Amino acid sequence: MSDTKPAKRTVLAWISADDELVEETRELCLHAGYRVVREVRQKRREPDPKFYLGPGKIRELKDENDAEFVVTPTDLDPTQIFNISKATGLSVSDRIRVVLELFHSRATSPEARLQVEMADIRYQLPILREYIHQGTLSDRPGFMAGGEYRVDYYYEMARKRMAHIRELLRKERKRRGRTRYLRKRRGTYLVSVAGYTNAGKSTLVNALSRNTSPDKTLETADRMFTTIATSTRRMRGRRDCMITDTVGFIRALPPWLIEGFMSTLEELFSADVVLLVVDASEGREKIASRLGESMSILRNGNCSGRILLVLNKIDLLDDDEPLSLLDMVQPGNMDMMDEVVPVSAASEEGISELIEAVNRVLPPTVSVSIRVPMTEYSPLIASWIHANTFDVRIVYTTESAVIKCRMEKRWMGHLEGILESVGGAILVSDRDGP
Ligand SMILES: Nc1nc2c(ncn2[C@@H]2O[C@H](COP(=O)(O)OP(=O)(O)OP(=O)(O)O)[C@@H](O)[C@H]2O)c(=O)[nH]1
Ligand SMILES: [Mg+2]
Repeated sequence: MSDTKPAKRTVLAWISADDELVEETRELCLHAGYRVVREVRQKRREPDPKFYLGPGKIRELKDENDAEFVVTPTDLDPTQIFNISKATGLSVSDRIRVVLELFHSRATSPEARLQVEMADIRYQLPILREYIHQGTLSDRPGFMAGGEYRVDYYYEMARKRMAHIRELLRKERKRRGRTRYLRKRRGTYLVSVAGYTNAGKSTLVNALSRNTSPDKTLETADRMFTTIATSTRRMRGRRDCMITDTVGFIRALPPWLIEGFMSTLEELFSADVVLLVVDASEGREKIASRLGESMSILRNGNCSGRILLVLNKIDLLDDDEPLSLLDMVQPGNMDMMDEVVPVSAASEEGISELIEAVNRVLPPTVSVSIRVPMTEYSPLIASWIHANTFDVRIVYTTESAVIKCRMEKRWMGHLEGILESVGGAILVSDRDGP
């Protein structure tokens, strides 16, 4: 969308308390098709409850002839959106609106489209409610203009549509959950790639994928939110792993928006290993804040996997910089992280070290061959084996079954105990883990 449509002429307006978010919002505007023709900053600690900006700045915006939009770097409440729009005659987009438009332009898979539509309706409904409340819907430029449908009818339709989408997304989550379960049963580990948008996650997935044919190559680009939907590939290395690319993070997304992308994020939170990618070329301050933000998303999602911090784009750094960055990673973040690996996903420097690091944090496995005598306990043992081991092959004789399987090494003692109690034995075991 942003790449083809004419840019929306925009005033970027904010209060000094929101300074930190401005740079990111400028970038979002650029990618979402807003051309910032003027910037207005007001010194204020607190936003005005009615207009966000103070009355003087609102008057300035009213006299602005060169723009049709005003964008703010923080979320506005529906009353503020209504009031600013009414007072200035400009269309109002807060940061979340810009993010949603960007998502909309990038969503290509059916699931991603549904997720974006859901988030969009959730964003629009409270604003619509405000317009109904004010009874002046037709005053809002560009929004529901024309009044083709009665507003309360639209409101009801939107709620029904939301319920329908929620149901479709629930089914998709269930399907994903089932796929994950089957993968686990096969003994395949899931590695997920997380991090800020544009950190190089898709480039990293391409570098770590076994199949490098062009049709399997993920799209990468120097822009925000190139990836909206997840994609899974088989990963290089000795272990049986799948690797999943995910939607990028961005600062301070409201929980309802994240919730819409839950089935995507579940791939992340339930992964055995999370590769948390940061763009190491962005400077220490940005790295620290993005790292903190990413870790809190992982923590809030009860991420259960091991976490490897991947310092990407080291080809853009001076020789000694990667080492000094390693010192910087904060102890508060490190307690959840297993290792830090500097790489260049583009040149593939450090990629084999990263594969080794993944091998190290995955649980070690062993291949075993066991004999189980045929007794009344055999079915119980067989069901334990099916639940806790992979690649199971069973050969029956009249008195016993010989079972070959692969399992996590931590189960060995337990299995030995079970077999001992029924007169069985482990015949061969070969450690095949890292
Ligand atoms: N110099 C350099 N550029 C890289 C490296 N890795 C990725 N890039 C570039 O960084 C940009 C973003 O890469 P992507 O892989 O699309 O990033 P992403 O994290 O998947 O981004 P989103 O999907 O938008 O969240 C692209 O222009 C890549 O070519 C690297 O190691 N070195
Ligand atoms: Mg991507």
